[in-house]
Amino acid sequence: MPSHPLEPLNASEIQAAVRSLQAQPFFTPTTRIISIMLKEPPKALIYAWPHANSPEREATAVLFDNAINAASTATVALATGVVLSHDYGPMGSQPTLSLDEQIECEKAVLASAAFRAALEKHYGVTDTSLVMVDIWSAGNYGSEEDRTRRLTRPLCFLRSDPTDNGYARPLEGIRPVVDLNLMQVVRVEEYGTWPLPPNSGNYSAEKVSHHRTDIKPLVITQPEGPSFTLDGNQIAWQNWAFVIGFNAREGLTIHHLRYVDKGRERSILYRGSLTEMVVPYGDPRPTQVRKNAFDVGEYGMGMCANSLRLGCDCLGYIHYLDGHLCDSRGRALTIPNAICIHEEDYGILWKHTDRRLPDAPEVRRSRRLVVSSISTVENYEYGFFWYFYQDGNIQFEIKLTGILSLGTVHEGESPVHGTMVAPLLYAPNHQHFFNVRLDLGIDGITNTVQQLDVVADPLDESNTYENAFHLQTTNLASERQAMANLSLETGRTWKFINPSVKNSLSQPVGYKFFPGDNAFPFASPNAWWRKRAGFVNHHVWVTPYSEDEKYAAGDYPNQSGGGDGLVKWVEQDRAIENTDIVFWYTFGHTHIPRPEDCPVMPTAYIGFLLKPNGFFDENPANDVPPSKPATAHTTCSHC
Ligand SMILES: [Cu+2]
Repeated sequence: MPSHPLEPLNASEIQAAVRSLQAQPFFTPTTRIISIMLKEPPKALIYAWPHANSPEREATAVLFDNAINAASTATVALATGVVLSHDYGPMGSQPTLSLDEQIECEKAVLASAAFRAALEKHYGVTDTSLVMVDIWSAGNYGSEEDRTRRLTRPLCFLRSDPTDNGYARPLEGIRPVVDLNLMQVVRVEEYGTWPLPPNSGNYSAEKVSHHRTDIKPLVITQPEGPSFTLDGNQIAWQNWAFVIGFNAREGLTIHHLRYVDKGRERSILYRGSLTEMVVPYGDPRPTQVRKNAFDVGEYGMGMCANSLRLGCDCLGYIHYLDGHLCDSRGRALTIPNAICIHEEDYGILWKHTDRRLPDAPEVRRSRRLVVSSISTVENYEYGFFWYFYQDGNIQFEIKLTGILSLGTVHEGESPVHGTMVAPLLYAPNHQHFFNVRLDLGIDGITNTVQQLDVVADPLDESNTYENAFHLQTTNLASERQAMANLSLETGRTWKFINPSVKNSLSQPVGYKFFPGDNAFPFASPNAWWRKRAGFVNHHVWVTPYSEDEKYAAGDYPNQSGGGDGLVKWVEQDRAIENTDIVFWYTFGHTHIPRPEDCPVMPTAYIGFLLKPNGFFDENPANDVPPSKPATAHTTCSHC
């Protein structure tokens, strides 16, 4: 099979794009490459593939010139090396912070005389070798410098030895402000003197003095290998087929998801991606009040992706894919094992015991295909897990773990806006909001979203037992009509249908969207971070497909003045019925910390589920064969 046109750029394609860009007059010695990713071909070409020729491969790059404080985007034709376009973003646009800038920023702070003086004054420390400087985006609080400079406001910590948990000892009183264009500390803001928390908060295996001893080995064996096949980044598993994408900004992405139904390949999801997230903190203390992180647009989930380790991050028969990126100077940057692919047993798929039949019960084991990656954004970890099931279900789950962003209190102080987690150490209350973009393709391009509410019938003569309830279906016709929140009162869900394609019962084929845990933001709509994160204003948004609308907070959320992304696009109130549509889901996790979240937080989970709903004519997993009887160490005869 030819390489799929939506395969992410490989290392040599990225280097070819780098060479083309560096040869251009606009590419100066002070130009950084923020990201280079595949410019995806038009949908019509993908739906025609592989019967039509593969489209030309193109790359799109985000650049930033430190000398003129300007972001730009460029498109490169990879076969010819021709730069097809180069456009500057709106004045003051600040793209994602590059990894190089993170490293250079730390060095700049540690070398700053003003920072060293503050460190000595408040903490009596003159040796900076144990100081950690985390870059932290500066945001935008309406000042002139927020609009006109490329800024960060790092958080700093002091390790007690070179390998301990530095986050357990925040340097609360000192906040350097760094201009990344100058790569210099502009000033050091001092808010007072706090003690250093005494506990080391260690978690590494060699530093934990006693490990429990009652764990027997648990071994996952697949003696005949896995049931999936991979060709490049194209994967086929049972009836599923799709392409696994990866880029610096979004990290793991899912493309051209299809299900082979009785020999017929049927499209479901054209593109699935995490478009943005924001972690706002709810503490008004001067040292904490500016803390919020747009982890996708400010740091880049692909750029922060881990290199995964067999037996630790993933268990069983694993296939890994590398992530191909470049650093801000264009040097190749490969993240080995950035994406993990494996299968998991998932309990019972379906079961029935017919007591009148001798061979009862009929039971099938459920198995799911897992495609995942994990990103570390300084102190916190986010795992992104796509699951594909034998019954047509698709699930997306985010796993939150890592180390809380902590603060220091004075002796005897009890924080109102956070929880004490160790002596003198507290964790401020915060929320994590994610936005996922589902570019739908239910049996083709033209789809409609329905909002489904379950409502009780009126108490009239047709409802004498007062038990009746029914499903109220609203076809969403325009962007503004579609904006909605979850509703527990009506058990609200959403359904994606193709009105032109019917199942054997003459129902339009569809998939239903089931939200999981969610939250509303507690910050006022006027809070600075919320102006930049309009996507948290509603849980659900639906837009007509537009190639340029990919990121819920806009292309440049870093230091943005706000009002970009979904909130701007839906002002047009475009028609969304029976057309090419995109469903955007915002989901939030409210984190009131607890002592058990330290030193490293046990994983928390949040996500959503897509279930076929009239897409198939019956349970598509009816054909899953029974498992072979278990042979060893079990007392259960049917498991
Ligand atoms: Cu949290």
